[in-house]
Amino acid sequence: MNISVTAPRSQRGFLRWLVIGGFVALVLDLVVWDIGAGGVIPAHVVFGIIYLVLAGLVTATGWRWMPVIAGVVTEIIALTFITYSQGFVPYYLTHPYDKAAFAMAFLHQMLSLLVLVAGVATLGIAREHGAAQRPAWLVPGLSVLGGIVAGGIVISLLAAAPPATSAAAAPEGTVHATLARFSPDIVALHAGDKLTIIPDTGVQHTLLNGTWNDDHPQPGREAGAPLVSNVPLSSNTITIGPFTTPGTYHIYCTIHPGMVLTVVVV
Ligand SMILES: [Cu+2]
Repeated sequence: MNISVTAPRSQRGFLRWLVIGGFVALVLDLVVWDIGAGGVIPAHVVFGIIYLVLAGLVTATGWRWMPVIAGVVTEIIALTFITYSQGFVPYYLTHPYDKAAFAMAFLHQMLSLLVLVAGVATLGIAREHGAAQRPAWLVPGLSVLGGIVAGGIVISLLAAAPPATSAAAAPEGTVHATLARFSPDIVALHAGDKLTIIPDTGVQHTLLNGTWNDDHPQPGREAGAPLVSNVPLSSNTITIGPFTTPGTYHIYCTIHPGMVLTVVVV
C-alpha cells in the first residue's frame, strides 16, 4: 500500500484547477469591467484571449512547468495593467469612489496573484514527486493567499455597493469628472444654482448638452437648459449655469461613451 504518493498528485491537480479557475475569474472580471465601462476596452480583449489560451494550455498539457509559466505571464500582464494603462489603473486603484472600476481593477490584481502563487505552488509539489509529505509551506501559504483573495473580494464587493443616494453626495452642486465618468453621475440643484465640475485627472473631456444612447451620442439641449457647447474640461474646474428652470437636464462627454451627467433642478 502506498497511499502517500497519490496525495501530492491530487494536491497538484487541485492547484492546476485553481490556476484554471483563476483564469476564468479573470476573464469574467474583464467582461464585468467592460460592461461597467459601457464599452469594450481593446486591451481587455487581448488579455482575455491570452488568459483563455493559457487556461487551455494548462488544461490540455500535462507539462509541469505550464502552470508556472501561465502564472508568471499573468502577473506580468497585471503589472503591465498598472504601468501601461495611461494612468487609468493606478487611478482606479487609488480612487475607490469610482467604485465599480476600483473593484474590477483591485480584483484583477488579486486574481493574478492567485494564479501566480497557485502556478508556482504546483511546481513545489511536482518537485516532491514520490515524497510522502506535502511541502511544509503549502497549507499556511495557500491559507494566507486565500485570505488575501477573500479579503480582496469582500473589499471589492463593499466598494461596488451603490451609494445610498447619489444626489445627496453632492449637496453643493459639485461633481467630479473621473477618467471616463461623472462621479456622482446625478446631481441636484436649486433653481438659480450653478453646477461645478472638478476634473480629477488631466484626461480631456468635451461637454455638450445631450446624452449617450448606448454607444450613440445624442446631442440635444432641453428647454431651459444652459447652453453647454463643446466645453473643454481637462485640468481646471469649470462652472456651468446658472440652471434657472426646474427640470431634468443632461450633459454628456463627447469623447467617452456613457459619460453622462443628469442634473435635477428643483
Ligand atoms: Cu470624457
